[in-house]
Amino acid sequence: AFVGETKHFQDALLYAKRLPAKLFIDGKWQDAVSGRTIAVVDPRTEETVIEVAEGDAADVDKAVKAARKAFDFGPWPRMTAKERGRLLYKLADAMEAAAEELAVLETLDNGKPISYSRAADVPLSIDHFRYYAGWADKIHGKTIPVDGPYLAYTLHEPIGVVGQIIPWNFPLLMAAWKLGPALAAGNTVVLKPAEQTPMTALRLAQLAQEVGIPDGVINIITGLGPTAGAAVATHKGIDKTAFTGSTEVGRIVARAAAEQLKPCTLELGGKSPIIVCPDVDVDKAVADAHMALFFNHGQCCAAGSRVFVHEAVYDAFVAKSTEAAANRKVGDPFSHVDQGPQVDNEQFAKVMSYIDSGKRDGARLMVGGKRAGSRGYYIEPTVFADVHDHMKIAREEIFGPVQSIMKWKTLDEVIARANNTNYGLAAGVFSNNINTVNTLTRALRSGTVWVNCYNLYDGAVPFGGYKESGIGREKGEYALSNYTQVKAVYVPLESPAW
Ligand code: TXE
Repeated sequence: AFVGETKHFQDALLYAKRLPAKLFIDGKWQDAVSGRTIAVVDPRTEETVIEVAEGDAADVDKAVKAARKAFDFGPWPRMTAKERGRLLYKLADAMEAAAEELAVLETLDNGKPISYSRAADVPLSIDHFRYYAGWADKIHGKTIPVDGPYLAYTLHEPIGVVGQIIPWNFPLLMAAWKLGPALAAGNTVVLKPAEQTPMTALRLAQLAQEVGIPDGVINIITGLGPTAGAAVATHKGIDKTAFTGSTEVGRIVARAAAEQLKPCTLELGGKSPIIVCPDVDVDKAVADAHMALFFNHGQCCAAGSRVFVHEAVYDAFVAKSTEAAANRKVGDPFSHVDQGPQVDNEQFAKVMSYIDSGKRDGARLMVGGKRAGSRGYYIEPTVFADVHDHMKIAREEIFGPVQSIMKWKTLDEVIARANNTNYGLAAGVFSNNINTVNTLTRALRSGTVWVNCYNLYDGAVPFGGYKESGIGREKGEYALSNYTQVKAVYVPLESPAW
């Protein structure tokens, strides 16, 4: 049954109203040059909660100048690496002290259950800053033996001013994934949060200032994609761009970077396969595949959105998956639910249109398929069985609570089908046979393979896409190479003259 609104909303509203709803440039909260604002809409009620500044190219230009000044003349890249790390640890501590507020803001902004914000988004974000705080004084080059009397070594230097554009599905965590490695390496940043979910980035900037991260190191420009986002992507004063979002916009950002021959990392969409083999514990595979798709209302780039189930266990798997979806509690994310509203009207409409296309294409609708409640962007947890590879719901990213289940017979066939996509972000393998597992983990063309589990995001482990799911890796040691460049130094080795 649908769960109605709760009173926790009042706390959320208080936190939202006291946010500095302006642009954060050079350590100062400023209105947009244009004076315009954007409404931040509560996805539960479709009503405006607050207005934030609508930055555009003029504001991005100010932010880039501030970040440039902070990089070229400020203390950030010049302080000892240990000191930079210490400030990032302090930021993580400040986030921990504000954890409940951050969780409540995230739920208000995005619509995800408060239990998710508390257990996943906020602690993972804190962890992420701690992880990269630890790296700050461990980023170093090599000494290299060379021919001739020379000492040759490398320095791993920050790139400079970094432009980062992030989406709305994990607003705080995406900010952490982007800022953590960039800051640890000594870069300065202009960050554009998604227009749907600017709140936690604003609070994060405030905390960063409170703990002493110098002015101009982090600049936050709230604004729309085609204006503020495009300005970040194309600004000549930005030395490197990083983007998470749709493949379509990823291409735009990459094109702008290519034009200026500057590095660009992309984390884009997915259509991740899960392969369920006949030898599994069906209940466990059903539970994991359910979570793989329905976590965060299907709004995960790595969502397990194509579930290939072996024919021997197919009927049982479909029946149990249907039951799991039917039991999923939908409603106000401030109460005890598994699923809140989709983030906005556009996403709601997009997901509903995919559900219609699944019905039209002849997939078997097992449960769901309709709007839930009468206001807010709620969608019933939906399961389609007998989905075929050519159907739109099997090819395109839905980004909603819609599970597609397909049947397979042979391992070669399922490998080919799983890889038959332009995406390559993640995959799941469910089998208890070591040889099957090893065969599949090697054969699948994706940046992550989860075996008998799904959706693990330890900060130390790299994440990113093969094929059109992206370029480069976030998280872990690997992400540091996105934010450093290598300088080779030769020094003659001569005997002292005296
Ligand atoms: O993404 P956009 P949207 C997928 C998912 C979703 C679809 C559309 O399938 O349904 O994308 O979502 C900024 N220049 N993902 O429209 O537009 C924008 O302001 C520069 C998967 O929200 O890509 C926001 O900050 N920037 C994904 C960010 O890009 C631009 C997460 C992402 O928005 C811009 C989100 C432009 N021209 C959506 N246009 C994932 N990989 O997790 C927009 N932006």
